[in-house]
Amino acid sequence: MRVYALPLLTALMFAGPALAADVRIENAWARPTVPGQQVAGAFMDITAAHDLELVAGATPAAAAVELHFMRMDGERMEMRELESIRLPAGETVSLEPGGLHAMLIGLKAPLGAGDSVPMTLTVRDGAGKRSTIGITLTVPAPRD
Ligand SMILES: [Cu+2]
Repeated sequence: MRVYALPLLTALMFAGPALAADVRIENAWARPTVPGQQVAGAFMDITAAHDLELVAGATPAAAAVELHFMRMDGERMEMRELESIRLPAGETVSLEPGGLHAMLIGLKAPLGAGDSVPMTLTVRDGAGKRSTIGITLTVPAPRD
């Protein structure tokens, strides 16, 4: 099946630019905010074709983006910042309320239902090569 070998080889040779193409982002959304709220969680399903790490995010809508993990410890909510989020090959990693998420910090304007928020994600492969992926967060009507 030599016909399939060439595209694969090409993909390996151009691993840099191909990094971003090897990441599938689905269901990307951010939580709408109430007046005065400076932060908002952003959520999505990420599937990488090979082992990568999500190491950073950025958006013109906020001063900074942090990668967070939260969980409930009884009544107490525990949230901490992560340096990276592992994206094992072929596994869908869900950033979702109550778990892993990206946190938009220092919002420049409230996020309202129907807004579209551009965002970039930076991934890093095992060799340290970084690649940036552009996505759009939709903002749905408020939900729990
Ligand atoms: Cu958070």
